[in-house]
Amino acid sequence: MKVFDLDMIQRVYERYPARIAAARKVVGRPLTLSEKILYAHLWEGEATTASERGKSYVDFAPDRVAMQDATAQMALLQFMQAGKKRVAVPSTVHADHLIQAKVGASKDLQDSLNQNNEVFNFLSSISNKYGIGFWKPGAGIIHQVVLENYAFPGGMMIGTDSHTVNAGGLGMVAIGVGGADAVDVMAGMAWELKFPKLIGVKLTGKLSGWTSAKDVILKVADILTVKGGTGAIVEYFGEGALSLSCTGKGTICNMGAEIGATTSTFGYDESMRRYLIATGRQEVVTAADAIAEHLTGDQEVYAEPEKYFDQLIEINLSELEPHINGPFTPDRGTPVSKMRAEATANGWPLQVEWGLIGSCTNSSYEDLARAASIVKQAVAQGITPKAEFGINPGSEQVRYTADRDGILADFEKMGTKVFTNACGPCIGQWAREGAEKQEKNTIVHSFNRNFSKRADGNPNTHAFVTSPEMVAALAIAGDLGFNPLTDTLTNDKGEQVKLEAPVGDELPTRGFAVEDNGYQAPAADGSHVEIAVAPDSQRLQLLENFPTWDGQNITGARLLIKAKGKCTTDHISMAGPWLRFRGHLDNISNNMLIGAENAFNGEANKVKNQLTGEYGEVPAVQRAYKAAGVPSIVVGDHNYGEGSSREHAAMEPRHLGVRAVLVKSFARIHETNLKKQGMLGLTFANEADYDKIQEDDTFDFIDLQAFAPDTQLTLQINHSNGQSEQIKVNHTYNASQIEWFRAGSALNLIKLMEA
Ligand code: MIC
Ligand code: SF4
Repeated sequence: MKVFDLDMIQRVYERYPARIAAARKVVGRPLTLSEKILYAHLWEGEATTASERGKSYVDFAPDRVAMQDATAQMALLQFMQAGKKRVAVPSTVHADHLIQAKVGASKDLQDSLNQNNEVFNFLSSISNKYGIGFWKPGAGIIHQVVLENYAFPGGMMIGTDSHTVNAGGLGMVAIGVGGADAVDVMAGMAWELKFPKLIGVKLTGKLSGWTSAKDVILKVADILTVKGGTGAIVEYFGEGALSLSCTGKGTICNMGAEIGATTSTFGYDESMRRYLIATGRQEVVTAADAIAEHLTGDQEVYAEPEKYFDQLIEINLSELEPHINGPFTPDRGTPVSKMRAEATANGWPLQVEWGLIGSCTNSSYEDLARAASIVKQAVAQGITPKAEFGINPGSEQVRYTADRDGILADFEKMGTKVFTNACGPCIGQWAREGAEKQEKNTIVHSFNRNFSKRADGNPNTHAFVTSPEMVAALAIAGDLGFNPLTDTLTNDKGEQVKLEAPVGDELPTRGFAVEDNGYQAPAADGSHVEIAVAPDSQRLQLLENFPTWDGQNITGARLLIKAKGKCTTDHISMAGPWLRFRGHLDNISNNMLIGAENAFNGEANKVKNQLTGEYGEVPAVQRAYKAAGVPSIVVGDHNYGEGSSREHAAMEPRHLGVRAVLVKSFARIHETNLKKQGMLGLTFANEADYDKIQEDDTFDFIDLQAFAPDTQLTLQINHSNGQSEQIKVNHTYNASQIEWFRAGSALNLIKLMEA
């Protein structure tokens, strides 16, 4: 097969030396890999000034865009309005999120084609029209397909999914964004990002036994927590990095999304060469080798990293223990040897009911091979697995090859369900039998996220994240406290047997193979392609402009909800059953904030309607405010909007008339999404002011008319007892972002410019 977009990759590499030389000149010191990639992708071309990390807003020119079905609908509905004929950079759409996991791949895929026909047709024809490559349902999970086909060392891409960062495994700077950002790049405009801070992770030693690449990121997540990476690129280096496989590096970068990092990356090395060659991209290796010195950090940097990174972490792979993270949050790490005690102390059910292997994080050939080696031992030793098993291969290429090599057969001998090459249970597309009973239970998976209700909709499911081989061991044992390094299992003869450490080929020794990879190339000239959206469609809705700002201070705003604690995008715009409305803004708005905990009553989806005094569901109460022409605001806690890139979490409140979101802190993508959609995203200047907000408060902006960069705004809180107080709120809008707010959204502004 031909390498995709090889000419683009070669052009990027041709200009690398001059751009790095220019960057060295302005920065005046050795460069990290992250800086090299960023400076090589400046919109202005060769660097003329040094950017300040964590401060400067910089315009970039990413090399490509990737979108998945659940976010592409909104991205492309917006792109349609930008008035362009064709995308300006190579772009792809991947149908992976909308496919349910229920009985097994062939039936599930067919059911999903039947159910989502309208949306898949829309995506396929709009891709065809605008020159976008389309990966059909069943082709695989976006990030695995991108790693196998498109990622290249030293490249820069954006994708409408937070785990776009997975491509860091092939030495890219790959960043998750909302659809509106993707529209900018596809429309041939600059893409803006605050120049990130840099966190260095030095890996020493070498993995062995039960420890895998997953444990590196589970450990990093434990250290940095879900917000520790915010605004930063995590750059991995050191001898330990060289010993990791390329897909293992992908796993580590993938879960960088879970610590809020802008992205993560690794320098170009042998593992990447091996992977590129195995996936048919010798030409990329030849091109990369010619500029290899620029595709990794400078030696001086890695010799004295403390001088060049804003923060430094060191992990010795030889000492790293396998980890199990959870429940309910991916940063709660427990080494396997401590799990039994930890679970017992916290009342987490020890009995494991399901083991799931897959997701974009861990569905490579190596992942399946290593997990299969455990399963095989169990079968050979006569151990009956205690829990149920399901796997989602990452791509058709991985599935086909794993099937050919007998790996899937090993799983099937143990009664494993092989689901479609898709996200499946990872995004709540799991028809788990009995989940509606909401029983307290434990599952283990190799995914990246384990927020409450995420996999099966049951708030009492305790989901734990671990490596595929550990998932296999824990599911076979049916015991969360099982430590395969020390414990034995009883086989059907009553003997005590021990599982040996996993083994598995990094890459298939006989090479990858596939019959139909599921790719559909776009028409050379798509201008004749018609995009039809039925006016009465329940799944798709053409977008209308959000109203422009009238230039007045917002006054008399009601409090819609004061959310307490974790409020991820899953809480703001739930996935699972709601995925079907991702192309229909009005319909999906009925899930707005239904998962958020109301600080005043501790309940979800029950807020006071200040107009009637009665309690109602969040979307209904907001619709009542909208109908009455009453503005409202949302108040939230720390790291508000953590998790996904879904811009629905910003568009829904905008559509329903919320005017401002005021929180202690934001997750990066969500903050940008709010700005892009013309919403006011603000943070408390004094965090403790969060406590001042009462259920019956109204709010007046005092100086919004003077909205300007680097200037605080003043908000007057009017309490129901007649007292008022003023607080300061911060924002991070620069001058052009304020224009988005004025215009009503970034898209409105593009349209104005086009007209
Ligand atoms: C996720 O893992 O939450 C998703 C579904 O892939 C999202 C994107 C989405 O909401 O569609 C993400 O991570 O960005
Ligand atoms: Fe799909 Fe899960 Fe990966 Fe998101 S995290 S892209 S839902 S597999």
